[in-house]
Amino acid sequence: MQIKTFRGKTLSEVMARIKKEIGPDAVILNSDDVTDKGEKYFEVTVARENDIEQQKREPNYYAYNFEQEFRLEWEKFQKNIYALIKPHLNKNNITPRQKQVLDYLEKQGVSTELILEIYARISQSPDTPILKILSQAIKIQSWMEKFTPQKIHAFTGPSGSGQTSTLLRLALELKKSSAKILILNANINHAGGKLYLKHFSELSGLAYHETDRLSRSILNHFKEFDYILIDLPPLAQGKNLITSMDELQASSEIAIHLVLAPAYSSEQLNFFSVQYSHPQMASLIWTKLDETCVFGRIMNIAWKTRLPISYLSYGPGLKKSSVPATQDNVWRLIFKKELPNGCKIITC
Ligand SMILES: Nc1nc2c(ncn2[C@@H]2O[C@H](COP(=O)(O)OP(=O)(O)OP(=O)(O)O)[C@@H](O)[C@H]2O)c(=O)[nH]1
Ligand SMILES: [Mg+2]
Repeated sequence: MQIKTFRGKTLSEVMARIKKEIGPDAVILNSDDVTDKGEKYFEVTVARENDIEQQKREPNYYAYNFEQEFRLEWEKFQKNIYALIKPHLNKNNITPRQKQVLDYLEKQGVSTELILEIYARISQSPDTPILKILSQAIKIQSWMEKFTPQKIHAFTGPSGSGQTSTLLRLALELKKSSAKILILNANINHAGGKLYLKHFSELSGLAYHETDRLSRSILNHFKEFDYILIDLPPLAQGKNLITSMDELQASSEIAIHLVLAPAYSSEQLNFFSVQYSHPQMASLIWTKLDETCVFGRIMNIAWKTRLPISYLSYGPGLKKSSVPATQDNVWRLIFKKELPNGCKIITC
């Protein structure tokens, strides 16, 4: 692969040389300002697009590392671009208050990509209230309002993220309206979880059944129920949700909800957002809000997946520790560090 670094006094001068020498196929890998013998320069490293395409066509041992490195470099490049335009934000259709909000979100771990999108939205309509702008970028839809018309729901997520607890919390919530609920356990190899789910269902007067298939014909056996809530098995090593749902012969009537905790690192959350992507994915449920103190990642994943945030939990119990997501409780969490029960998070 051909990689070349260009150096010049101004960014536009460097870009003009890149355009002339490499042409439209140039892909920027990195940009930085450097000081050499007391002089400041812009340095931009580029690769030729054709070379990258060639590399993609010939997968090799280094392909993964290359993609990983490329993504990191791309993120670094975006950060540099943001650092360059940041001092000018005030002048460009953006009030000091709006700039303060962007600075705050940056400190909360909101990704540069998302900050740039919010900035672009503010610049396009500077008089729109900031929360309205944020709500256009991040979807929030209360589980109880948006998903109750749908009968069959499945819960998935990395091990220990709280999927079984979420399913039970929602079952208890739905039961308040006298709905007939079936807890369908598809996680039948998890002995401890199986007992917990079975006993809890019996104690709470919820119907319980176990299955290793989720086909339409299996689900049709449970026509008399108003809701079927499914506890999905964990993903086997090297599997993604699409292959796992295929193995379960899962019906297309199932709405899937991804359960995640913001305490996972950005890297892990990005990985999960790919591993768990599925055409039937309907919403994001955020758990263990009480176990972290920065929430920018909640916004990053909601924006990246374009999925609505539907439900929140903030304590280990099944009662009084979860609520449907609303504009009010999500933005209070992010801007005031306030849990949905009104408790303030101890800031870190
Ligand atoms: N602090 C806190 N703990 C929680 C929350 N939600 C769930 N938990 C706890 O997290 C642990 C794991 O929850 P589960 O619901 O069993 O998680 P899971 O994803 O079903 O786990 P596996 O089935 O083992 O993969 C339990 O001890 C729960 O009580 C929460 O919002 N806050
Ligand atoms: Mg479980």
